Amino acid sequence: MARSARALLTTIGLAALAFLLSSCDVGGLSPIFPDPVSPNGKGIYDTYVGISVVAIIVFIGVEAALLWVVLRYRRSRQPAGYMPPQVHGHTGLEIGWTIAPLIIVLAIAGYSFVELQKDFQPISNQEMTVKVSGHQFGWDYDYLNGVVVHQEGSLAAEVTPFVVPTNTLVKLQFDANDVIHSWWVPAISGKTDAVPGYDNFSWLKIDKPGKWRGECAELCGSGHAQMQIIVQAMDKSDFEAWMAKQKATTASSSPSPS
Ligand SMILES: [Cu+2]
Repeated sequence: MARSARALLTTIGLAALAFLLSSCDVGGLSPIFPDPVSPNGKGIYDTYVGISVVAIIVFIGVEAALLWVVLRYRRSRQPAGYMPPQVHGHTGLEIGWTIAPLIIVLAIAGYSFVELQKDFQPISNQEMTVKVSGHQFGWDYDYLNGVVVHQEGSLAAEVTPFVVPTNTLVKLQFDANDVIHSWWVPAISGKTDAVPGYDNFSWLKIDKPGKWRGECAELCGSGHAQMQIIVQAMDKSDFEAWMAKQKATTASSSPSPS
């Protein structure tokens, strides 16, 4: 009894904490889902909502049945010495309550597998490709035209954004040159591991200008917290101007004799 009361208190406490965290912006990532701005982020969001609906229905069903049994068959309403019907070992029931959850869990597994696969396809119809490379501690974004954006920093204000044009299908190719990192911007895509010596893929297609925040999602060393990510989407013309400026800066700063 004491244990179940404690479990209940812990649950209420966690729920209250989650609510508090969700209602105040502490400068970190939101503990609840942000508005997705890329189709793969939308796919993950929809998967989460879809599974939650089933889970909530199951939860309400189980709790309602439990409450009904507890109230309807409580001891004070039964004659003295009452023994409820014994169903232990009932073959039909045993098969039923094994098969039903199995079907639900397999359906959820199949549904999420199909959805999540879409996020990590090495697509071939991209309009541009960016090589995203993780290192201790930061990210490099190679636009494959000589321009590379270096991204480091632990506060959003000091992080150089990874800039992409809006409404453009961008293929992201990941790798790392020391340990495994994981690129994660919740509004845009799922976590994608950046693995040394192995190419991983994702993509994005952002439908409006703006800035979105993410971070490295794989504990990668003492500077893990400095691997903050800012993705900035600009209208195509703004992006072209930004890119021209980057090219000019790159051209003027290299080659530099030492
Ligand atoms: Cu990292």
